[in-house]
Amino acid sequence: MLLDCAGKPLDLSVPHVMGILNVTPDSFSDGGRYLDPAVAVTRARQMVAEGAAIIDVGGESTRPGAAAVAAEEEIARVVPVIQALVAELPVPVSVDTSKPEVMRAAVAAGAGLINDVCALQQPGALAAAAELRVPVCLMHMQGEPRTMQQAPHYADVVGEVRDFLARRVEKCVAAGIARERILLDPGFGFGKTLGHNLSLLKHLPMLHELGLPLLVGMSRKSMIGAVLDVPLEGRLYGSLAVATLGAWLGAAIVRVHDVKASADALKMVAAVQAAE
Ligand code: YH5
Repeated sequence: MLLDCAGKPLDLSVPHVMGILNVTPDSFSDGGRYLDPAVAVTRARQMVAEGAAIIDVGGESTRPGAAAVAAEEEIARVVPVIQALVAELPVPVSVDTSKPEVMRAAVAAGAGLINDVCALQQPGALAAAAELRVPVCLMHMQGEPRTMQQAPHYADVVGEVRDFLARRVEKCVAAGIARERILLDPGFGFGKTLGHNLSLLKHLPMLHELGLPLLVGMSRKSMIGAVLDVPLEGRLYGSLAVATLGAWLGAAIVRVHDVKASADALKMVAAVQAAE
């Protein structure tokens, strides 16, 4: 189970950490810290040393109410960072974007995976991803970032997320994206209540039945804040618990802020999974 990320292989037979690298002035939990490419590269180098198997570079905040970013601005933020990381890191770099122009610029700069919270539904995104021939992560979201947390509603959250992802996979395959290059993500926190997020985690094996590798991102999110009643800075232990559960229940990649702690937790999961 090797995923070819633009020449850099990612072994999906054991759970791996994806390190989050925000290059935005307004992101949730580390906003603005890595806008300088040199600072971003230093942080990415540290995440790889701590065990990250892939670095996810994002130039647009999906925070509810965050200002939309023009493609040119997003490209100006992510491309210099991606270029520098691809040149010097042994691990693949992914780009967290929904815009086809950004996907093209990022892959031209060496990005090896497209991580799209809109599941390639933006105009031109499906065609761009098919042409670029790098793996894609399709994420479920109900609504749009600005309003998605206002009144999330499902009759059957797990079934609806599974059916949405299955439909997007077929769209991708029809557009020329090989099934072998697709990863799936239930989209924790994207148009979901606490109850929806907890159900999706508990029933992750039902998404695993789609037969494609799963990526999960719960690090520091409000589902942890809500259960533990802690602010962003107090969410490490809760994040480790859900990262561990996610990997145990089948996630191949866990997207996190706290790389060293998460990588240790996932190594323990892998050891248990490999036992007789
Ligand atoms: C994801 O789940 N999430 S950006 C709110 C927080 C902390 C973190 C309130 N991109 C995902 O990380 N890509 C984002 O505290 C993602 N899966 C994938 N594939 C939101 C985020 C965050 C939001």
